[in-house]
Amino acid sequence: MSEFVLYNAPQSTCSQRVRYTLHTKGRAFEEHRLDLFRGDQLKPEYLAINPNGVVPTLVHNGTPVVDSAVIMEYLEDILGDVAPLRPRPPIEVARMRAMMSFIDEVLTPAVRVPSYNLAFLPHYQAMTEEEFLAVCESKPLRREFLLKMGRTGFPQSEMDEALGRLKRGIDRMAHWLGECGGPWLLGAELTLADIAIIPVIVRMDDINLGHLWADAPQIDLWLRNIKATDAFAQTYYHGSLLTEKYPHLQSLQRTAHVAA
Ligand SMILES: N[C@@H](CCC(=O)N[C@@H](CS)C(=O)NCC(=O)O)C(=O)O
Repeated sequence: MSEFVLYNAPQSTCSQRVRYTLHTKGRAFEEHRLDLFRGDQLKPEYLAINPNGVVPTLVHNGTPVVDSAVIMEYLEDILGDVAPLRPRPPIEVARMRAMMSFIDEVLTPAVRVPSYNLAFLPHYQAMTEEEFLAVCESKPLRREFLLKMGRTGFPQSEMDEALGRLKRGIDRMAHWLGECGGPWLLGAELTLADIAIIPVIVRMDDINLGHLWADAPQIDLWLRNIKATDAFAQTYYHGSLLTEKYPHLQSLQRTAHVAA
C-alpha cells in the first residue's frame, strides 16, 4: 500500500484542495476516484473510514484523516520542510487560519448553491420523490441541504443570497491581496489560504461567475498565477471542471460570452 491513499472525486472542490497540496509537496499518492452520484461515498466500507460520507479522505500509512482543511494542515505538519505552505511567525499563521476559516464559512458553502442548481440538479430530478427522499436520508452531512434544494432547485431568493455571500467573499479576497500587495494572499509566499480558496475561484470562473471580480484585477492576476503552477495542471486533470463533465454548462458559458 502507498504511504498516501486519497479517496476523492475529480470535480469535488474539497478534493481539489488536497490534490493541489499533495502535488505542491511533490508527493505521489494512490488515487481512488469515487462516483458521488453512484453513492460510493455512502458505502459501508467508505463510511468506516469517513463517517461523514463525503470526500476527501486521506489515508496516511493506514490511518484516515478527514476534512479537507484538516488534511491540508496535517500534510503541512508532516511535510513542512518540503515547499512550506505555512508562514513561520505565529501571528501570520493566525492570520492565515482566519482567512481559511472565513473561506470555509462564507465562500465554500455559498458556491455550492449555484453549483447544485446549474450542474447537479438534473441528476436528482431524474429520481422519483421516494428515491430522492431516500438519498437525502442517507447523507450524514448534506441531508438538510439537499432537502432544501428539493427536486425543483434552490429558489431565486437562495441563489441571490448565495451570490451576495460570494460577492462579499470576493471583496474580502481583493482586500487581502491589496493589503499585502500580492501576488499571494499573505504576500510573497503561497500558503494554505491560497490553496483553500483555489477551488472556489476556479468553480466560479467555470460556472460563469467571474464577473463578480470584474473590478478587482488583482484577483484575475492571482488566478492567472495559480493556473501557471505545475500543481494546478496536475490537480485539474480532464473532468475536474464542471464544464468538462456537464456539456450543457459549456453552452451556458458561450451564451453569456455572446451576451457580454
Ligand atoms: N468539510 C468537508 C466537506 C466535504 C464535502 O462536502 N465533500 C463533498 C464534495 S466537495 C461531498 O463529498 N459530497 C458528497 C455528498 O454530498 O454526498 C471537507 O472539507 O472535507
